[in-house]
Amino acid sequence: MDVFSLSDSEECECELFPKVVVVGPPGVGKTTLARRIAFDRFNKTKPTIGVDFFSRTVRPFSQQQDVKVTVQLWDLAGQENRVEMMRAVSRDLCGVLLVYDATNPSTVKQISLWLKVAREAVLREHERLDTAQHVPIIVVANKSDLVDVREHERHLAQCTALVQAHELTNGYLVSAKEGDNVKELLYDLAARSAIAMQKMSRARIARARNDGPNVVLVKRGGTGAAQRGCQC
Ligand SMILES: Nc1nc2c(ncn2[C@@H]2O[C@H](COP(=O)(O)OP(=O)(O)OP(=O)(O)O)[C@@H](O)[C@H]2O)c(=O)[nH]1
Ligand SMILES: [Mg+2]
Repeated sequence: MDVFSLSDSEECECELFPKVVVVGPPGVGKTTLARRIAFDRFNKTKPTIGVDFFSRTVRPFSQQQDVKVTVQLWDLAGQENRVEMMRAVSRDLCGVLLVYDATNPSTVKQISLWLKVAREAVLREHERLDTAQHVPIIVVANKSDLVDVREHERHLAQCTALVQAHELTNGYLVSAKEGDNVKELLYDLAARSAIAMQKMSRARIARARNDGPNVVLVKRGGTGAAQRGCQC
């Protein structure tokens, strides 16, 4: 996917490790999706306790920008206290996957609760750097394999409506079980979260420069006090 580019790629590190949280109500398929992204496999899962961790390396940019992106997926338990869990993992957050079950309308309603805590976490982490607007928040309607093909358009429209209503970055209808649309989601997420990470790193460096001590450089061999051998 070549639609995105990193700025000044020649200066950019050749590997980036953006941190992404995978959140949503219990049983919607977060762990199954994270496993599908990481290993391109379907395995049976148990309800997550606390947090699980997965990663996947891809090259989402053009060949001119041959940058490896290792997406770190932090897969949160849907059952546990979402505010506490989000607080625990929000450090360096560069992306959010908000997952619901396309076959279960009650999980769509719960998405706004998860979105609220996810947005708070992004703001907490990025407010001082003014980089929150670069962090992708992508909504995922999972279990499309259980949806009648004739109903796919309606589910896509629902997902798009969520993106618009909540001003999200993008939305996908996927099947973590069959793998449908997961590659598209992964490349989009990798590119956007890598850009967010690069913006965050640069803003941190710029801040550190601005906040750093004022050092006055004295040129050796110049005129004035230094040349006259001042010992100060
Ligand atoms: N048919 C189908 N089943 C799925 C899909 N994704 C997940 N499942 C099933 O849904 C159930 C819950 O999946 P998990 O991945 O454990 O759900 P979770 O969101 O991680 O749940 P918690 O960890 O409890 O928050 C499991 O039985 C999965 O096999 C999918 O795309 N299609
Ligand atoms: Mg899970």
